[in-house]
Amino acid sequence: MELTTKDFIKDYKNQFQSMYAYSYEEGSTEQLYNALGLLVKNYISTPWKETRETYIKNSVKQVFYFSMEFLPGRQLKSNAYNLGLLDTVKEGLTELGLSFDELSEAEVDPALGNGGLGRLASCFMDSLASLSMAGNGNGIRYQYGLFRQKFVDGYQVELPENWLRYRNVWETSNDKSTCMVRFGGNVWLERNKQGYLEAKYENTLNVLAVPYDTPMVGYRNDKVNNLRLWSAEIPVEEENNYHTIEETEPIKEITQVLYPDDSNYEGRLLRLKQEYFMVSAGVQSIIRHFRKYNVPRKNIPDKVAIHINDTHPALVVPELMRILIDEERLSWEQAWEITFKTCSYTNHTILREALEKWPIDMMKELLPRIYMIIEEINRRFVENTLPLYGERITWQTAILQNGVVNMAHMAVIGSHSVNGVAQLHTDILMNDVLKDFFELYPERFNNKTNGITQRRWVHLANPGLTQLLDDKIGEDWKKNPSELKVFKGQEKDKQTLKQLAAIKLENKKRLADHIEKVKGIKVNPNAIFDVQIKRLHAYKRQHLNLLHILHRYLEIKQNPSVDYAPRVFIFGAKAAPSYLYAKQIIKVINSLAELVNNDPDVGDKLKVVFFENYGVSLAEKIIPAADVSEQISLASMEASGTSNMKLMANGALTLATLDGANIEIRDFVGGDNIFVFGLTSPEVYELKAAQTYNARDLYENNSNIHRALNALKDGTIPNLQDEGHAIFESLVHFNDEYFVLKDFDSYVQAQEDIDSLYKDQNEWTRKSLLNIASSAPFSADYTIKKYADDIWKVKSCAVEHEGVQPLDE
Ligand code: 8GP
Repeated sequence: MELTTKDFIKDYKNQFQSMYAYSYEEGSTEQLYNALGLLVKNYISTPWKETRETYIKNSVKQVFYFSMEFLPGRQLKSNAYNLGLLDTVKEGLTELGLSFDELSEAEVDPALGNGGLGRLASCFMDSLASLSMAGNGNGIRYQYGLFRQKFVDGYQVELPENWLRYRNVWETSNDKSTCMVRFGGNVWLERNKQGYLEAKYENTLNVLAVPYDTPMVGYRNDKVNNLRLWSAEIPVEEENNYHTIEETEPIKEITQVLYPDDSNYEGRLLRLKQEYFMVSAGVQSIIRHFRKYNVPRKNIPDKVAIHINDTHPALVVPELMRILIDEERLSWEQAWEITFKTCSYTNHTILREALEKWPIDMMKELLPRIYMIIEEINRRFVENTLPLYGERITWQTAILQNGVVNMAHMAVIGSHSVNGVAQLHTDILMNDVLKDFFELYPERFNNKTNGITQRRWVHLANPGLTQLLDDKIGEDWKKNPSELKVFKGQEKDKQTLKQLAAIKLENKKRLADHIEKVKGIKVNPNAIFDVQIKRLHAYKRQHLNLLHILHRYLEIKQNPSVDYAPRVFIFGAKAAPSYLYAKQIIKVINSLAELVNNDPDVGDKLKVVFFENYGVSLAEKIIPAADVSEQISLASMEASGTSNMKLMANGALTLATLDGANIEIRDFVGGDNIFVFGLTSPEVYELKAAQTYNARDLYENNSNIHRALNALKDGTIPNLQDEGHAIFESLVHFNDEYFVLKDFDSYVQAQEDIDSLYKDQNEWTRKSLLNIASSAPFSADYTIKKYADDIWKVKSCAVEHEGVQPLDE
């Protein structure tokens, strides 16, 4: 949009004064940020309104992306940038004596997700809007979100993340679109006078779902979509039934935290409540919205696509059935046809424990009407499948099995499309995890390799690189990422390589300053910055990284002149609160860091930095400064990975197993420009099947492994209780579930290859350039185009403008 600096300054002064009744010169940083955020939101409000109206007027088909997690990151900079206002805003603030960067740091980063799945949802929101596609998010407005991580004596401590303490300027509470969600009670069917079977309810817990809408701003296209997050409140007409704060707790707790402690029954029940709450409110509001389209109900799938992001929102299937049958009065067959054509499902993990299963008793008690519908879906499924496919497949694929409701099965049965998130992952779904379903419904399965938005992860996070690309290949790559490949033409240009290396060094200096500020550790910006940033999980093998660092440390101690390039190992990761092993790994890495960072024999050769509270904003600081991207999961376990894509796009060289999207990264960048090590997925399957793996043998016969593992438990690493022992035990006594020891040697070798290559700065930078130039296929814009064409059947649409001026708030 068009805005002069002069107009911005005037708007900003007015905005501040109208909010606080004094001049901006007296404002605190939070106040100055709030005023700026609200002003930018005012600028957004017109295209937001126009976009919504255009969709309705033209009956545009809309996607609703249901996800328990969204990780939008800070929004001020990204919104101003996508609107085309960032430079004007920065200039205006400078004229007012304010710093944009300082104000934007005051924005709290909403931790409404845990990892890749949540951030993917937010990258998709950005791409949908930027591609002018009608795509909305549907999720939960957690009051505290995921915990804030702190390290106390090296241990992870979880604190509540009170992200809403100072207002959230981006959201608008939308009181006219509330919905009622019912839990528990008695439900029965009664035939009414018109002959319909009507669902009757008594003694239900009624919860008001209040939507909070946040604009999702497209890149320079006047297009603004909606992210709708629901909050649980007491229905106004029932307020008098609640007499104490305690009595309101069962309602308020529904949207209090992401991932309640699921190590006990109460926690699991709460999680199921959250899932149904989000699903029911979302589906109700979609059906209500759809009525505005004024087309027959059987055409719902032509106008609405509902996407089930992992199994958590799989209750969409029975909830949509409930609404169509109980409220819209359709027959079962009509309702099923609509539901099936409307829903699609993405699987994000093959970990069996993450494929949700709910006890039937819990489901029946909490959601009696929904359970009736699930039973009927299951009954019909069994009835149809049994004669055609026989008993084994039918029982293996049923929704109700051994006292549980299998949510992945419900999602597959109720969806017309099932996709994995990288080719290998999709293959594993088809050949292993969902093999029987692939036999039943081969046509439903498809792959959609993940992607990331370059706007946040390159344009905004790495302005130096962005400027270089603009200078060397023009600006087209920003709208059309495939243009990035033109950059390959510069791989031999000494000048370009020098500039690229200088930009990386600048980014590293900035990160080094940040490390010193928050961790008190001085690191050498000329060292290799080696980065592993992702959820802490045994399959991702942060402990393989740990063992290698320990190995390096022991080598240095033994031979202080060993030829290692100086290296800074950087970690960012949260462990799930009840995941003891992951927490033990954190503690050991922190203690090892303590040892290594303070040992004068080590000097610059080795430093270890574990950042606290890893999240989107921290990732934006780390990624542009990375030289090495650690993607070291056991092959077959990582569905895709997305930090691999962000790091590649910023010129880091990938050190990887052939897992998830690493394989596609290798294919695009070429085997010479990536460091590959370890077992392949077929080898992992073979080794598991053969049952011949003996980790103890490796411990006993491989001297490097022996030495490193002993150091975990012989007091070499200070301040450990039993954490080192626990890791030792898991690897040696419990036979190393994720083949860490098996891959150790080839990992160490790959790390040494990295050292050698880094000595040739020109060659290193050339490979870095090739990585950047090959990163286009991992743009979320392309991923979304494929979802849109193959699954959702939605198209880009132009927005009609009324020429209305921005509203004042
Ligand atoms: C992640 C996968 O682990 C990662 O490979 C993939 O890139 C990403 O999803 C996006 O597809 N899965 C999760 O984040 C996940 O399963 N989270 C569970 C805690 C819900």
